[in-house]
Amino acid sequence: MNATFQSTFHPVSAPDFLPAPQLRQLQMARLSRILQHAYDRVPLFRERLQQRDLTPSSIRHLEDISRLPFTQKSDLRDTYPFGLFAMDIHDVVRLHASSGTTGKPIVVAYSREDIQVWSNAMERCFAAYGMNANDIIQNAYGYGLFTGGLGAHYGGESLGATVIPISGGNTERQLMVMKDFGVTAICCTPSYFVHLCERIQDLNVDLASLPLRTGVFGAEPWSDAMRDRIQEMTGIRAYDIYGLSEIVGPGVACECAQQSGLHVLEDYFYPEIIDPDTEEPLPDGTEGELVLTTLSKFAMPMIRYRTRDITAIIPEPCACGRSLRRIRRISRRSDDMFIIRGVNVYPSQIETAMLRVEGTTPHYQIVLTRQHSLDQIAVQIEVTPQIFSDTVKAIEASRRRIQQEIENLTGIRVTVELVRPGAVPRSEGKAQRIVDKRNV
Ligand code: DLL
Repeated sequence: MNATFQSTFHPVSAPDFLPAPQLRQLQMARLSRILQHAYDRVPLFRERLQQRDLTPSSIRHLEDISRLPFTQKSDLRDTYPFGLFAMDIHDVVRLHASSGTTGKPIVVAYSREDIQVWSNAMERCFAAYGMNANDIIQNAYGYGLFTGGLGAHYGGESLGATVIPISGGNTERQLMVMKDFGVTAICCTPSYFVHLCERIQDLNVDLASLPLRTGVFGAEPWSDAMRDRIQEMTGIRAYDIYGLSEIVGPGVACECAQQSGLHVLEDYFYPEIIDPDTEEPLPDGTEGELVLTTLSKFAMPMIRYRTRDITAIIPEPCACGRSLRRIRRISRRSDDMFIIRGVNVYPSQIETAMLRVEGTTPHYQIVLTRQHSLDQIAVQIEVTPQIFSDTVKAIEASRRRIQQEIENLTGIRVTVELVRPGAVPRSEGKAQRIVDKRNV
């Protein structure tokens, strides 16, 4: 089926506005095709279907997808490196890999068409942020095995914009390029952008005097509170972008000008929300684990991939007019939750609570330790130089307020340590929010 719509108005975004019945039809046609492809070429998938007495033709309606088995990260690990490929390696034009916390990385593959699909998805995300061919994009996502750099790069070129492939790191050079090349949009992790902004302030450069107006931030959870801080501090519009290597990389879902949830590029990626414990599908509006099926990826199709990312499908249509359904911004993963004295806590809750107090910065680290078989949690939070040079009494008052905010939101009492500006280690990519010292 040909999904390219000829429109003189804005061809790149046309699939975003397909009437829902047409979109569902397109998804079903693509689902049938990808299931057959995976069944024919991926032994693990075929065996799992056979065990359930299913064939691709058993799936006649989109809702039937819930009869299919899940795919998990462990499946990629167990079949490392190429076991889930559905194409001969010679037809694969690109490999990326994502390193986990333990052991071997997972490897993902793209055919030539898959790269086109990915570039188109990223291009449509950029267009949804209001970017166009006149933009000059500083692409500070890491280039290499990480999907961020090349994903944004191809999307930017596809849009016709000017892409600067600066990759992550070398903050001084980033700032020079931003100033001298007239950068209008920047792509990087939100934590790295905050770091860049602080360096800009140190150098007494006024960001508002630069043409930068769009930030494309993702690859790690960040809160609305952090968005507000960034927008206030810089005057740019800060947009969320979501994706994961197993599905394609960045470009699975993006915000639009409304900044109210992320539109899933549903013509390419089919979303479901399940209860992570019972594995049953959940209705729209209910929070659960996001499960994604790639509808147009042929080198390595992913059927019902369990992302471990927690979100909900927003039932209401978006004011922007896109028919693509939205998910709430992903604030956490089911596996970055930690349990302290019986209470479930997520780093994002701590971030939201601490940013309610003036003088805090979005640089923080949560340190878990164990004393006499009791878990302890300390949160190290950087404060602004003004707070840090306050009287001991004033610093202590801020510390208590933060502690109280965190207790109000999470229900647990944590030890808050206010640390000097620059004390929390910076990352050029994803920030490390939790340091777990309990097993060492
Ligand atoms: O992080 C791809 C990416 C690159 C996305 C650049 C956006 C921008 P992975 O390294 O495989 O791929 O990590 C994927 O990161 O399952 C989420 O847990 C988390 N993540 C990605 N984007 C967001 C986001 C890339 N916008 C994992 N908000 C995912 C929250 C995010 N978490």
